[in-house]
Amino acid sequence: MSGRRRHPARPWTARWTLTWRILAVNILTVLILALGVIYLDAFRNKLSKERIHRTEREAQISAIMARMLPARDRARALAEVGKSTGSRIRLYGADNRVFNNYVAGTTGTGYDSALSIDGGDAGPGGELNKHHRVDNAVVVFNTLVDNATGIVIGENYPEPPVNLVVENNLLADSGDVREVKAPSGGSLANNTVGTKSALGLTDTGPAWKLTAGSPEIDKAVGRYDFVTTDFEGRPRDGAKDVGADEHES
Ligand SMILES: [Ca+2]
Repeated sequence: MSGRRRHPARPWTARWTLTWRILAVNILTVLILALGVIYLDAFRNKLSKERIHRTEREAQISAIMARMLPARDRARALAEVGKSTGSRIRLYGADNRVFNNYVAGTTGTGYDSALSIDGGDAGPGGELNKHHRVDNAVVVFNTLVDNATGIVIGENYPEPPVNLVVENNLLADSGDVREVKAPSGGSLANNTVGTKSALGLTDTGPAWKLTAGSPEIDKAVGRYDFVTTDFEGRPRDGAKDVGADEHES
């Protein structure tokens, strides 16, 4: 009488049918991909925070430097800092006021436009690593000189700015006010576009400024009570001039 023969232990691979093995490989692939996405997302958040921190530090260093310099040297020093870092303005988020800025000599386009009021891919209060839609921004009394672009609206992400005011800006040899996506509500008025000579600007060294004959003197519209000085701290009494500079008569 012969007893039942014991089978030798089969390797684990033989215990899994082909179907299960294929399924396992596929699940593993998806799992690795998911972990990769989570890792990249965390990495991107960290990068965003570091960039915000670096920008804050640059602003603080510039502020300290400006405070220590005599008033007559401030504009020139800040202009040099701006040129060396290729600084330009790109705007996201709610309730920003952008005024009295002087942007000169930038060569970038697209994301690096001189003054980009960008589209958004998230609403107000959205995820930190997204580009929050520009809501209620007031962009006034800025001067752009010799830039490859001017003021560009809604260029990169799908949601156009909401309730946007762009007024009293001076664009000298700096493109135009270009609406890639038209903002929803607000006002785009009284921005002057022209050549430096047509706008009556003269090169004072640190910046191009209005001359006595400039057609931009006293031509600003609206009240804008929060704009009490020009970009060099000179008071803006009476009728305001278009752009960042208030001409001293
Ligand atoms: Ca004036």
